[in-house]
Amino acid sequence: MSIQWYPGHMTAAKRKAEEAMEFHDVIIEVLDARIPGSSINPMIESIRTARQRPHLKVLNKADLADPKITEQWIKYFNSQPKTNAISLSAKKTNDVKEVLLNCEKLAPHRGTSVKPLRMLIMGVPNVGKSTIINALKNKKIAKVGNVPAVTKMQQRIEINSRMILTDTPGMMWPKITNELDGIFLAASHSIGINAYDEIETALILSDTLKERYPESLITQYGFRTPIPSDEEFLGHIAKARNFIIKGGKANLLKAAVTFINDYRNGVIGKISLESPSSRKLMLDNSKIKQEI
Ligand SMILES: Nc1nc2c(ncn2[C@@H]2O[C@H](COP(=O)(O)OP(=O)(O)OP(=O)(O)O)[C@@H](O)[C@H]2O)c(=O)[nH]1
Ligand SMILES: [Mg+2]
Repeated sequence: MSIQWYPGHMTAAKRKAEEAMEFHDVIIEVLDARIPGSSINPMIESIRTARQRPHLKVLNKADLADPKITEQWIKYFNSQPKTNAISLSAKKTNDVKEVLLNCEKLAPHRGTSVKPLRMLIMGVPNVGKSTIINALKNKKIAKVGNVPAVTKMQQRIEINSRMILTDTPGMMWPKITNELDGIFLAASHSIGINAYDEIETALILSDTLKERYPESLITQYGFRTPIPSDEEFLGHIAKARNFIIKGGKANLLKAAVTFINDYRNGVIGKISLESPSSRKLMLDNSKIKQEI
């Protein structure tokens, strides 16, 4: 399954983001801490690099990710040239202050009332960009929602007299080349419901969790070892939850949706779908180079 999800407003959003970069000093690139590699938008990376703006990678939703793997990602990103990364949960107001402290360091020539520090927040849909802004302001100033593509336009917010932050609509890129990236983004809710197949997404998600977190699957769903694969995996969840359709058959779609939602809501545990080393392996094995 190759996922192509590029709602109409995103073309305009891309052009506006390119224009906005000229008037901003630091780019805050928000990633999903459960999929820090898959949630890097190569299009954002390329326009940011073209404008030569310093940037801070924020691995948000760290409360849902595996803390050990998040630590590996932070180490990995911080060892890369011109890359700074922190992890946080936008649900914790205290965590979010780190964003400002780091951005100040990246643009030490700004941050006065005459020359305020101008930050542009970017990332794929639904990673928590607007939630970070609300946490920084300590009030609901930007619209948030638990579906992708909530923010439709840029919104300029004065954090204080020395700092300005611009929220942007979540952006995808026109074609996700690596299949696993598409699945991880869909599972983590960065892709619209009409653009992916729930059963296929759930099955690939189940393969990843079987490999990385078998114990969590056993605890949550009462699997016996070996944990079954494919339709048997979903069939077990359907049976356990009594998801039955006419004729007594298991409702695999309902089981798939439930399983994906359990992952999204952290019900299965603190889960990271990829680590720096698993991602390297995935990319080494993939012959296709990501188009942007
Ligand atoms: N568990 C958890 N949920 C979060 C966190 N940050 C944001 N969320 C939730 O994620 C969902 C998306 O948040 P938004 O702030 O609307 O995301 P966004 O990146 O602005 O999304 P778009 O505007 O659609 O691109 C909301 O349901 C938030 O409550 C976090 O750190 N942890
Ligand atoms: Mg938003």
